[in-house]
Amino acid sequence: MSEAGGGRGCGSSVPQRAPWSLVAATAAFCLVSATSVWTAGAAPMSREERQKLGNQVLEMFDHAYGNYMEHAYPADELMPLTCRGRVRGQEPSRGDVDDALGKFSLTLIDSLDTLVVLNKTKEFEDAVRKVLRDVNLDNDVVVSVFETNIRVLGGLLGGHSLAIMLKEKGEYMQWYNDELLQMAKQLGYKLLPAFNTTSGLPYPRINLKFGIRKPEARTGTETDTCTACAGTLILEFAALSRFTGATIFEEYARKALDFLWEKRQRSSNLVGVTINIHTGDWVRKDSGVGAGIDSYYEYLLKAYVLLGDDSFLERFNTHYDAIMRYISQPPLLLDVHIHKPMLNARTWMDALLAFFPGLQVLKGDIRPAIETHEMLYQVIKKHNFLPEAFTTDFRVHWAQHPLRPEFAESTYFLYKATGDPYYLEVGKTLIENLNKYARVPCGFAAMKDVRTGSHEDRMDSFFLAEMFKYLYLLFADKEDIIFDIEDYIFTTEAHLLPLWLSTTNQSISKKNTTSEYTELDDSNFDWTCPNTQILFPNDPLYAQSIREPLKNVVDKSCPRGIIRVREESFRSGAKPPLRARDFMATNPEHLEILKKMGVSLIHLKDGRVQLVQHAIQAASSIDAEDGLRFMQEMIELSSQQQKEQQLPPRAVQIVSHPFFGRVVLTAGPAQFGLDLSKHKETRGFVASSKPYNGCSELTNPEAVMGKIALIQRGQCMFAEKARNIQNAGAIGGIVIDDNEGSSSDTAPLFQMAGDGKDTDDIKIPMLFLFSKEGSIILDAIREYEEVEVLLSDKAKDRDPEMESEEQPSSENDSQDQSAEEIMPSSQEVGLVDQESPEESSLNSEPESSSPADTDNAASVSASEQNSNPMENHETTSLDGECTDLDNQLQEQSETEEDSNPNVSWGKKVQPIDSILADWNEDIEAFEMMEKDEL
Ligand code: DMJ
Repeated sequence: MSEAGGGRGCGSSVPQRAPWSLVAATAAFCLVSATSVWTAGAAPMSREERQKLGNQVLEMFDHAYGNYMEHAYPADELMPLTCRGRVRGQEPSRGDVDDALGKFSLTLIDSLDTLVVLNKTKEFEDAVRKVLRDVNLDNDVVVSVFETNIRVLGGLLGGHSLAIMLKEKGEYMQWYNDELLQMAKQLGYKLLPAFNTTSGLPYPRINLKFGIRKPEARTGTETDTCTACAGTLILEFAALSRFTGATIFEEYARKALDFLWEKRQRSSNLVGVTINIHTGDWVRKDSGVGAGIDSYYEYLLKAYVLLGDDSFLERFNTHYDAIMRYISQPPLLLDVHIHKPMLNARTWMDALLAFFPGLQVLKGDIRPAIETHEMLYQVIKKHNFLPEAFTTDFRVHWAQHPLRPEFAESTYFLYKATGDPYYLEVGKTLIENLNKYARVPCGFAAMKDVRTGSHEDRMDSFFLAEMFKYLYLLFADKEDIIFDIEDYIFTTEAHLLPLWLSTTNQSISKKNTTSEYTELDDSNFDWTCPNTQILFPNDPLYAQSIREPLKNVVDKSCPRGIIRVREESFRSGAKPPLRARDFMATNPEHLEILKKMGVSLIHLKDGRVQLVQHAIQAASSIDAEDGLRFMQEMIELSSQQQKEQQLPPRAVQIVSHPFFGRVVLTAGPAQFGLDLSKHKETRGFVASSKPYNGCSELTNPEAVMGKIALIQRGQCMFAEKARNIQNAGAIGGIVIDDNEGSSSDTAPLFQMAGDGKDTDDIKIPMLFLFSKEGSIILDAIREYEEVEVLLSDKAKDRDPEMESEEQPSSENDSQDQSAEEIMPSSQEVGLVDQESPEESSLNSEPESSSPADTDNAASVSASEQNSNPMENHETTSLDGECTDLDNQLQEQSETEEDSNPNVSWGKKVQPIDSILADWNEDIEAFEMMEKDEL
């Protein structure tokens, strides 16, 4: 705290301009705890209860970290369902997600400073020794520059920061001699070749051993990177430079930021999601505060806090102003186009934007922070976790949840800013949900589907780096932490960097300060934070009064439109453009509008109509633009309907000892048999059928009678298997995939189709498990003989009695009866490698199936009989609070179940005639929008 003096966190130039110094005394520089003034609203939480919750967080961390160290280390990550380490190359590829794994014990490095925050100094000392002894940074692996920077470089620097703090205190780490910093420097130099572009923007990936572009490197041909990927380096790189005196790192990170700033769209002051690293052209021109951009904004503000360079604050404020003008539609944050910022680019939000309220607190804009946070909390209360993406009317868009920490982060910052105990209750709910739904015997498993409660064999390192830190700090008092947290700033991965760096080795910032900012009119910029000492005493219910109107925002939401229509065009009396959902092929007025927009209607032989747009045939460029939007809406509707026609996934929950409901497997549904969404779940012990393929009368009916039969996929139709086990007296069936190594982690949801005949005679529920999930059950049988499961549409709460019996030994369980012991590899399962005759059965599209899955955004087909795709939809009753615009749109389905199975949407496509390069880029942006890697 003392080292940075008064300018700490704001740099020496700041105090002259504004009263930052008042608030800069905290790392979160707009945070002023209002706890003392909180007199009403949520009941205060006693110190005792906060301590209890803090201890619970510690226990949970031990469970996660202990299992990683026991069963996964030195691998990068723990696979908590199969209780082993995830080693890249040894598991089926998960695509870009795996680029974080560099065979450098990622989770250990990412956990280093969490250990100190959680008061586990001894374990920290131990962990540092392990890193120094075991970690190799010179692996022949292609990794993401962004992930390696925030997790590994950040982890090493956070570890170093706290190691020197501890050393100075005189008790621990006395042997430490900057070894982590040396490793960080080594890694920094390994990342530098990525910046070898004319723009100074880094390549997205680098080979740790061979760098870029050498034949052995297998990387360096990429042309694009995401804005956050290029703009989230400055904290770590500047810290590395200032710690070591090697200025090159800070210089490179500044150059990349300068380039992004140069390339901002000048009229909207927004940035796109991806950029060409050579030309600087925006590849994706949609713009939000979530995936692909998020931490770029975060680092501009935090770079100002850490480095005290005004230019970063000016840039941040310019962007923030644009965000609040275009993207913020309280309580929502919706992506728009950078060139047409009044036009929404999406109808859904991603989970990564949950960090934004926390950033708004740092900025000092508390009201919208409270609003968005409350909206997110309502979504969480509905699904237990924040789904990866959810629509503007709060339906699940992408159902997975990899235990992301962003919402906990914002909760922490909001509590610090408001002192409102409501946020402690929010934190308590997060803890309960994690224990109830994500905890498994061997750690915490990501949610595969928040609707079913099924798990994915994945525990990302950020769960340890961030989640436990923010949750622990939320409940901690100053004296619960062995150092002053306010002397540090959190990186985007929640690693701690000391604020005294602002006054160390400043030569770089002096050298590179640009002068262009003088041209900016910053008269509207906030140079001060709102004074919470004034806000709260006047109205102690301030935060509550902001939350109150949003209490039912999710449950009683009015369906929202797909594309925001420019308000000014309404005001000027112009007719609102034709919306896809309103379109009727039999309405002559609509056909006329279509023509004007350059959209032609082709009648197909099978009774469907196909829409094709030729922008060049539009009456004007504005009509062509409307046509493009109309086509995009059609595609989005089509995709939504395709999705709704698919049966949702189901859950197989193992409820017997030692699982007690803690392991939930993602199961594919069947298009026949008992519908688990309409009936009570089916619970029973499992038994393997004989023959195992279930293709003939069972020879062991006594074994499967009254039980749930396990059958192997292949050799006959699914319906035939179902009939055979039903005849033998089984109460349900689980078909296990015969494709060795298949897993719901990597394969799309599989639906079992009937046999083309009447399947009404099949009364029992049938579910499908991929080989990996099936092995978990088969291995459990081997280990425990009696294995009871629950087949349902959504995992049920665990049996509290059994849980409490189990509770004291849960830690031992996870270690003594690890899934590793009970789950041999799939080879041992005895799978038959044979073509499955039912291979033709419907294999549903992946969760993320999207308009982008079609080849072109400009052509869609619809059933002629029902040209208005939504006209059969029930109008759900609304709560009367909808706006006029919302009412116009209320025919859009309100629930996930709403769908129109009669509509048949074709995939026939035809290239759009390009008349304006700008439009083409927009189409590409549309196409790529849903292909986001979160
Ligand atoms: C973390 O790795 C970082 O917070 C990053 O900025 C984006 N999100 C993940 C966790 O969700």
